[in-house]
Amino acid sequence: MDYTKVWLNYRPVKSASAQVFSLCTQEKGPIIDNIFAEFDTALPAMYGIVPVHGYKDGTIPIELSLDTVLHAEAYRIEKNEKKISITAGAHVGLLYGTFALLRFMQTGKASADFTVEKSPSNPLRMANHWDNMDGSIERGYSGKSFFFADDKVIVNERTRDYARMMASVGINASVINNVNVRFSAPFLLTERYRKPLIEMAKIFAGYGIKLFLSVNFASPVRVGGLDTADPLDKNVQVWWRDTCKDIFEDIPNFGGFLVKADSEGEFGPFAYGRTHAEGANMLADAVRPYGGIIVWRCFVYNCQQDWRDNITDRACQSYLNFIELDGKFADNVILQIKNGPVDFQVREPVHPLFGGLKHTNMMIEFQIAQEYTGQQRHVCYLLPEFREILDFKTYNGEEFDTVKDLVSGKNYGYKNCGMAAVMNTGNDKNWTGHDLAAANLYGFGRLAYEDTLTPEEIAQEWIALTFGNESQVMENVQKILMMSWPAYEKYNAPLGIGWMVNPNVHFGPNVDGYEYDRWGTYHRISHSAIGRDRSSRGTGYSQQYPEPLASMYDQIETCPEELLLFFHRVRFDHIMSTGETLLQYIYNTHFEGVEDVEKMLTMWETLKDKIEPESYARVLERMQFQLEHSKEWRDRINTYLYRMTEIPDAKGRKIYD
Ligand code: GCW
Repeated sequence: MDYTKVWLNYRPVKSASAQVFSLCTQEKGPIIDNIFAEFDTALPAMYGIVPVHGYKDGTIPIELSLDTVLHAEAYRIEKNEKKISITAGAHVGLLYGTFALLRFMQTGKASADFTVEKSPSNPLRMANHWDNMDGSIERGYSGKSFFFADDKVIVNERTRDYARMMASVGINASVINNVNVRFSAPFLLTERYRKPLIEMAKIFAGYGIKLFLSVNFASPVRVGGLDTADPLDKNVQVWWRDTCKDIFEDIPNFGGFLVKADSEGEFGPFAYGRTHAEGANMLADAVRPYGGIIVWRCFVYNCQQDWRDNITDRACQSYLNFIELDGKFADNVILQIKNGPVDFQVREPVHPLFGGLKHTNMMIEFQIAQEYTGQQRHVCYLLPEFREILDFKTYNGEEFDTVKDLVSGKNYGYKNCGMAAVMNTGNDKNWTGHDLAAANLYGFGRLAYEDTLTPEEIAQEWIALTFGNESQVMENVQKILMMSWPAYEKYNAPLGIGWMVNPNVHFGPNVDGYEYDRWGTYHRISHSAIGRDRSSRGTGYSQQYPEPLASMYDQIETCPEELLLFFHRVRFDHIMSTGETLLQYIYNTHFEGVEDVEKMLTMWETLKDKIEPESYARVLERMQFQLEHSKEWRDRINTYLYRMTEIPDAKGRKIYD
């Protein structure tokens, strides 16, 4: 096995006296076997002694038992000098309790007596993989797929380690294929791939994970040989029902489908003049008998825009496509909404559908594949961003209306909702390309299970588990992680304007990369101003929010400064809250961003003898690249603006002309 164990790389617990544990339970089954296997791996590595199976005098029993009062995925750990007990609502809760206990032990938090009880914040905690069947990964920055190669499904030892890794942070659903369902991927639904999918799902089941597939809405035509995929056509409905019957009967832990429809060339109900509610509900009927779920994406917009058209606004479109359908979706449909209205830029406002939909199951879609945030070659720890978004008050109701309240279904009685993230894994040795990018994967899962955790708490856990809890390692890596998103934002496209990347690859600075293109993402820089007016005087996007947000975003004076250029067209001589002109503010932040990366690199270099050499070197190389690349960002953006305005930097720093 030529890959790392990431945060499950158990190591000796310092100062722990040798302890013999015994594993005791009446329970049986595949999840219990995996729990035993985990203890058998972890305890000898941490305490130097193999645990005993069954009660034995002179040992410390770890007792696993069920208490059906608890939620299936909840657990309680009680530890005193004589024993440790883990209680849960079902086997999967015992598994989560096991990983939690091992985490406490590894991070040195299990020496005293304690009791903890946790229950998941979000019902669905989902991984969205954009893996293609030829082995490539759309927006994949960590090598090739470990699910597919050469149009085949791969099931091997890594599948198990994948499932284990996901379960260790509480992820309970995995969509293994890309939402763009092309080439042979539509056939994942059919007999052709059934055998390996059954095998894979069986492994997943042992770790409490449901298997989901992305499906092509045109499947009845592409796969079923029908002449239509119209959701209101009887034959189409029967085809989906039969298909679902087979797949759910073969795969007991099959979860349902993720659907990208009428988006970026993917087929959808619009082709037949049907609504997205009609499309989604037809699929929902087909999966309902088996408790299945349809996750329907709201990333629907016109990607054929003319740059000369200054009225059409991509940011407005997702909301407009779905708001009228509020209340029309079946209860086993979840709308999956990207965190922002455009596309995972380093800074976007929270998607207005969260404040708008009142009778619809919602799920948030984050992206930990860092498509626009350095593609896992830059460090960009995204948990501070996720924290801000989840805590954002949407004004959907009077209270309990932060994004996290809405997607967790708390106080709304929704049971189908949760959090998803586009994944950052591949078959690279370290799973995530950049070793530090694993913090985003770890963090996403932890946050989805426990949505009140802070980015700092999550970082501390992850660092201690990954690199050990030596104080300088803890301190420096924590600082690097916490500085990284703000630093990236500073040297990137400024103040929410986004893009400025090379077309298609989305990597590297290119101020005009999308300026005259059809994708609806324009900065409209002139010699005197920058930005797109999305206020009520412009495209009207600000008015998609409830009050008081609509008014706040509508005025330059009250718009949060970090989003200034998302919402407004602003003159370069506009005075910012810091007292600088907008132009000078942009110059400054671009210089600062690079300085931050220099500091991050120095902090990493001081850890040379404290981090496992291969991992140290991998990160070092990427951080050196990041430094050079951040300079490229700084210089391209500053030079572009200097050429346009001919106003030099007030501090006389080098801007190229
Ligand atoms: O912006 C885009 C990405 C596409 C992706 C799409 C989506 C899977 O660049 O690669 O397609 O978002 O979210 O559907």
